[in-house]
Amino acid sequence: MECGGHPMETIASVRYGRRERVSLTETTGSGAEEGHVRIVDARVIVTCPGRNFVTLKVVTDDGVTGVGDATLNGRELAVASYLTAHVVPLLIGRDPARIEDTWQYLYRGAYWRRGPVTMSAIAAVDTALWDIKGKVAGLPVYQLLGGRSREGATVYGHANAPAVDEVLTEIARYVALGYRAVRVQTGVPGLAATYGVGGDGQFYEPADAAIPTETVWDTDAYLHHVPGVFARVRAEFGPQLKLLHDVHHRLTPIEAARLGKSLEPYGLTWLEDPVPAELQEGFRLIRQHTTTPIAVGEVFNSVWDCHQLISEQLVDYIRATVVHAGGITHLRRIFDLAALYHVRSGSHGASDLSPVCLAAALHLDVSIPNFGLQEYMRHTPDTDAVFPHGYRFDGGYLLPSEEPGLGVDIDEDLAARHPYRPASLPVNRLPDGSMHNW
Ligand code: CS2
Ligand code: MG
Repeated sequence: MECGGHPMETIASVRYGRRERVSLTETTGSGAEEGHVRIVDARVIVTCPGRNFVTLKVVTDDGVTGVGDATLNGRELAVASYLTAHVVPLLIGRDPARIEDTWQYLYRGAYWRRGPVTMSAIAAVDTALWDIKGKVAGLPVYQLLGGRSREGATVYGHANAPAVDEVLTEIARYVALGYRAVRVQTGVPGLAATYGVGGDGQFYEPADAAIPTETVWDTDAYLHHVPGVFARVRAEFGPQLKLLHDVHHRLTPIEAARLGKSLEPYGLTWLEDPVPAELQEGFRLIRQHTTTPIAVGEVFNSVWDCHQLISEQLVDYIRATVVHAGGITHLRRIFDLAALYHVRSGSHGASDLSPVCLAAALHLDVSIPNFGLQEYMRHTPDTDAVFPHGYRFDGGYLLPSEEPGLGVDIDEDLAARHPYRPASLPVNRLPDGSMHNW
């Protein structure tokens, strides 16, 4: 059976970590004049060194390669299939230097625009083409984005533990490592599990089962508990340390307003994803009642998801990131809009975004004028081995690689040793059994 002119087994084989080349004869090559460099190969690599990742590797006829992250937690194979069946055939024969045209070609040409799967697929191509352009120019990508606006990207780490006393120890560990900003998540008395609290403090992977784990959520217990946590943390660490908290989409606007108000004495740098953000004007209610800064956007896929939030200054940090918001090209557009409205960047950087995404995000972080903070959840040693990279942590900052391109790659042989494992994100229910937001 065929799909888009490609033998179906092509898609099937990608699923199990093996890779398949798309032969040149099936190209729909356009956009490359005679004698111009062309894309001759593009491979979709699915691997699971501790958790699943999807990576696109683009190869030009003069042997230059570029990589792009396409990982969508819990929906990885949807993007891998979209890329293999609907994007890779369109890339072969194209001029890799035409990044903007390729972006528009894949976005407008899809007819069905936006959404996490489409925009993650476009992001992977865009990121890989920026990597190639940097290598061809012999420059790190941040130089192509206007050069450095700062030496490094201030990052925040995840301090999490079931109890407050334990989380104080975790925060102290981050401070000792040189972190200037820490996100604080604890358990909630009476709840068996809650977002952001993993087994060992450092590594936390929520997609822990093929069928979603079901957890129970209680807003009242949470709203009652959180202010006390930050009272303890502020008392222990003083006013300097930047403190963040992720509500993870679980409140209504008025509940979020109440939480924001109750946290004002502790001077948080941001309160993240207080409510689901489909209803952008819902943030007006939060703004009316609290001055606690708001960060939102890790689930956003395009500027349209945050246009009203930014232009009405309903948020203070935009958390969109390279892999889910259409790549470097489109994320820069979002940050440029944000800069007009005093909104800063706060890109998502959880460990389900691969080192390829993190490397790309850092080139934007050090070059844009309105940088705020970069999330930095460390990847496991297995993941770091599959994705060799040149970025490094230094005294609370992440520094991008100085190598030409993005400064990251994928070891395909090592990746092939870690086949895909089905894994879904959890779901949340209220005590009465109603579905809620995880
Ligand atoms: C979280 C993420 O890091 C964060 O801010 O919201 O860990 C998120 O839960 C995962 O990326 C979902 O895959
Ligand atoms: Mg978050």
